[in-house]
Amino acid sequence: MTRVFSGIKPTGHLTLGNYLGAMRQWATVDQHRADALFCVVDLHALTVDHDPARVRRLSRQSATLLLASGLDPDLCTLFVQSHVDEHARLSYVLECVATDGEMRRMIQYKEKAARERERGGSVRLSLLTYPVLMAADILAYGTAEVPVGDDQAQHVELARDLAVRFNHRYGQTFVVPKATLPPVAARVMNLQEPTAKMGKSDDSGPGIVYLLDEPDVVRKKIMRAVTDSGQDVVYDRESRPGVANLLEILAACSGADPEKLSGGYASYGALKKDTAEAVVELLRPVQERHRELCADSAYVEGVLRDGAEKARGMARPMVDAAYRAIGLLPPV
Ligand code: AQP
Repeated sequence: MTRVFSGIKPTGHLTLGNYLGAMRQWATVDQHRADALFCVVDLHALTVDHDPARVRRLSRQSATLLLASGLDPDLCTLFVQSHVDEHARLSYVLECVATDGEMRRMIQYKEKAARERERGGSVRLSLLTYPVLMAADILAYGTAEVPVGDDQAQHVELARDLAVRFNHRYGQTFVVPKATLPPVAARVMNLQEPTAKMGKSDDSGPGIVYLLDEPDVVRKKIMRAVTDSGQDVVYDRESRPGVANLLEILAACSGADPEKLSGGYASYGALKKDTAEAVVELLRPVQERHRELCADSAYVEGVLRDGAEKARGMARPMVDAAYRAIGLLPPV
């Protein structure tokens, strides 16, 4: 069975982008077709200025929302990254295979480092090396496929390069993974700034639909989405990014094609209204299940404990093999 791994960073409240770009695919497709592991990658949340209590809270909330979105512990393995030491163990070894030039070319690094500097902060070394830790997350499990939104495709490409390089230098050890993108909504854009990704740690609240937003808040955000000059509803990402984003969100909710949908609208208002209602309906069951799970924290804890134990058992042999291959003396 194909081994699939993917993760989510507890750097903010999860968004519609996380859901449409990743979580929904994990729950409806990946866990049914593959031997799938999903992880709250909390170590990655330490790469930018963070509040420890908030990271802990968001880690628990992210795990709960993953279950609320339909991940089933009988079908997949759900765990928290820092509960499995093998990720950090392997990351160091992969740092000895990666180059600093490769790290500095990563688009997310450039964007996030620039943002930290604009805020007057310093850039943590871990922000630079974050893609190596992500490669370790993937390679530790012999992962063949990594379902992600397209903002993460470059990082998966790096994991491929490191696997190939390691295997070439030190002998066949890692499976070479590839990214798989969802058919629609691979990149949901910010409603207020439709040329930028809807990112959970961005400051622009009104441009981001959070999974736990109340229905009226969702409606308000979508009705106030920035649209483009012009009146007619056409699907063109380049010249009409605001309208294209709404059409793609509606298409992702309804299973329709964004181009075809555009023909059915004479005004932006009607498109916004339908999109808002579609998103409210999409989120309703997730929010209901989330409420139920919040009342049963012992269940969520049990899932994470069992998940970590299972994940450890899978990762340890692979990481031990990598340690031996690269020249480290096995413990006696
Ligand atoms: N806007 C998006 N559209 C489609 N997919 C998205 N993903 C994130 N934002 C969008 C996908 O969600 C998964 C988990 O993302 P992550 O937690 O690893 O963080 P990220 O990719 O860096 O996304 P965020 O939400 O923007 O976090 P911050 O703001 O902290 O950087 C991934 O599969 C991602 O592709």
